[in-house]
Order: sequence, then structure tokens, then C-alpha cells
Amino acid sequence: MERTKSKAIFGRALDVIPGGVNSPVRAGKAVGVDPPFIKSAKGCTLWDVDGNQYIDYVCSWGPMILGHGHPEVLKTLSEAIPAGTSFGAPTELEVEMAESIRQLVPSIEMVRMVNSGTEATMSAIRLARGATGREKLVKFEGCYHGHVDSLLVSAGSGVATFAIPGCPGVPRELAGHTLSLPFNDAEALRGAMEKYGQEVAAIILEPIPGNMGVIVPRPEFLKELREICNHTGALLIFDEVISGFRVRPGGAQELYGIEPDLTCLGKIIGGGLPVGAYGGKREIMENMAPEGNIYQAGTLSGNPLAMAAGLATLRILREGRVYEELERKSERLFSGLAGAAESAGVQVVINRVGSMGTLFFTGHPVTDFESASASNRELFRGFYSSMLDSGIYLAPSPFEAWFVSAAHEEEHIQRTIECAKKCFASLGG
Ligand code: KE4
Repeated sequence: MERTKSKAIFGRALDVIPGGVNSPVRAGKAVGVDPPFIKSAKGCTLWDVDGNQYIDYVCSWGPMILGHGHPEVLKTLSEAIPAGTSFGAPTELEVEMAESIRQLVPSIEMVRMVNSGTEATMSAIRLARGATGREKLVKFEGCYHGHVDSLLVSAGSGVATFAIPGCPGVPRELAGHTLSLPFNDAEALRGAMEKYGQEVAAIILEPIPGNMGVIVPRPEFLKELREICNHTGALLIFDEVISGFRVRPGGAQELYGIEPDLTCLGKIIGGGLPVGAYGGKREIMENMAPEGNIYQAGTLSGNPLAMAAGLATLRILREGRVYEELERKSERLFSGLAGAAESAGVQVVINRVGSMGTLFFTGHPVTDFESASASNRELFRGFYSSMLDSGIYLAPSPFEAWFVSAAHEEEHIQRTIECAKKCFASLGG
């Protein structure tokens, strides 16, 4: 597959944008493949600047659950644009969005719109620290919550030692307030919280991690989190930027029946436009300015176009049988991939929750960051390149999720399985 125009544009991009991209993962360094530059998209299909066509399983990293260019979303946007693109003033659309979120996610009694998932988690941890008067945080290795200083950390040397900066620029003093524990490990969690629980403002996690590849949470782990937060007074923050409205209308908290104190949202609620949100119990949220004295603000927060596209998306998700269809299509895809790998004698483990899933090149269960990291990255690189050249567009990293949209039909799924079959044959050979 020729990508000469993409290469030329990438050359220009490298001269004016760090790494040639506006978000690092897009550069394809983890797979050693220069990125195709995308020109347009419709349904589950992308076209790059060279005219190559791809079946899209990135879906803009989750937002495009209905597929690209859904007619009702486009219609709503085309009606909103002439009214104005941004006012910096309250609009009824923001209230409708807040009411919709509250209706779909009952643990959220009040919600504040922001412009990215990072802003949502950054605001939620500031709120948790301000509301509890505590400074420590607990996160889990392999969970990603955006580029928030306090959460861009690596686990300390021992399980219950405080974290170190995950990259230059994160002050050691800040990282030192965060504990990074193994995901799905209730014993490590209990040990750390017995020691530090009274100092912990919040425990934050992706309830269904997508950023170390998809990991299925152990129900007893989620239950333990809720109980430990009840016992210690730490707030439980579910980062549902990916899982929110992805696995159920009410996200992972609906699926697993665990109620967090605060929830972070993003992606799907913007219908493809920049968005984030954080919300939770009224008595916690009322700490936020101007009601309370914890500050957070944003020029484009609640932007009318993002609200319009997000509301149209949520309306469609609430109607009909979208989630049943997503489940059927996702099961068809991932069982087909598993069968193709098995026939070729290639060892893979597939973790899937609803329409988010990951194929790991390993023969062992993948339940946390350590076991995810042990998967074969070389095989993934070969798989990625072969699938891309066959017209299947996957996330350029072994530690991301495949996303199935309502626009993926049987023909797309069948073609994906066929391409994977060919690739496994060459990898397995
Ligand atoms: P943004 O600031 O990128 O809107 O959201 C940060 C974020 C927060 N929480 C979770 C669970 C997330 O997955 C993300 C962002 N996800 C990544 C990919 N998994 C976005 C892609 C990118 O970084 O380019």
C-alpha cells in the first residue's frame, strides 16, 4: 500500500510539530510505521491522503461509537453552527447535557463540563483533595488518566512506596504524593490503604482499563475499592473517559453495579468534538467555584457545538438496540480473530468488555500491567503493519483498545477476520 503523500506531509509536520503529531501515540513509534494522514471518514471507513481506504477500529480513540459522520449528528451540528460557535456564556444546551448525564449515570447528581479527559481527571483530583483536606492519591500501574502531573507517575520501587515522576517536568514532590499499585490486586490495595488510608484523598482508576490494552476488572477488586473508600474516607473516582457510554449507557458503574463518588467522562459525550466532564455527589460538587472555593474554569467549557454533537450522540445511544448490536458485532469480531489465530497456531489472549477489546500476543492471562507488558511486541508490530497494509486501521500500540462502532457491519468484520487470518498465517508460519 503506497502512502507517498502521507510521507511528504509527515516530513513537513516533523519540521513544525514535535514528532510531527499533536498527540504522541499517533506518530506510530511503538510500531515503527509512519502514520497515514487521514483526509476523510464515513461510517467505519477512513480514507488517507493517498486515497487508501481503511476499516477503522480506533474510532478517534473511542468517541465515534456511532461511526463517523452519523447523519443525525451532522444534521444537529449543521443546525447549531449558524447560531454561533462559542459564546463564553451559559446556554440551554449545557443544561440539557448535564441533565442527560445525570439521567444516564445516577451517581452523578451534579456535573461540570470541561474540554478534555485530562481536564476532567485533573479537576476531579483537585476537588477530591480540596473536599477531603488530604493530599495523597492512589492510582494503578498501566491506567492512564491524561497528562495530569500528579498522575504521570511510575510506581515506586516497592508496592507501597510512593511514585516517582513518570517523565521530566513532573515535580518529585508532587509525584511523591501518589501511590501506584498493581491493578486487580486487592491485597496490595488493602496493604497500602491500611498504611496510608487516612491520608488518601482519592483512589482513581479506569474501571475497565483501556490504556494497557483492555483489562477485565475482577469484581472482588472493584467491590474492595468501594469498601476501602467507605472505611477510610478516601473518594472513589472512576475515570470513565473511555468506558462511559461505551460499555453501557451508564458505563462501567452500571455494568458492575459499583457507585463511585466522582466520575470523569469525555470522548463519546462530545460526539467527536473536544469535551470532558466530571461529576458526582452534590455535596462534593458544590465545593467547586463559584458555589464553593475550589477553582476550575475553561473558556470553551460547555461549547455549544460539542454539546450539540454530544447530545445527538447520547439521544441515539438511548434509543433502539445500539448496545445489543455492538455486543453482537464485537463478539463476532473477537471470536473470529481468536479462531483465526488458533487455526494458525499463534498464541493470543483477547480481553473484551462490550465493544472495546484488545488482542495480546501471549499465551498467558492478561490481568494487569505486568502481564500486559509481557506480551510479544514484535509480533504486534508485524501484525499492525500487515493489517494496515491490508486496509485495517488499528491503534499503533499494543497497549490500546480496538473500538467497534455501530457502523461496523458484517462485511467489515468478515474482511477484518480474513486479513487477520492471512497475517497470522505469515506470523505463525
Ligand atoms: P484526553 O485529555 O486525551 O481527552 O483524555 C485523557 C484520558 C483520560 N482518561 C482515559 C481513560 C483516557 O483513555 C484518556 C485518553 N486516551 C488516549 C488513548 N487511550 C487518547 C489518545 C491520545 O492520547 O492521543
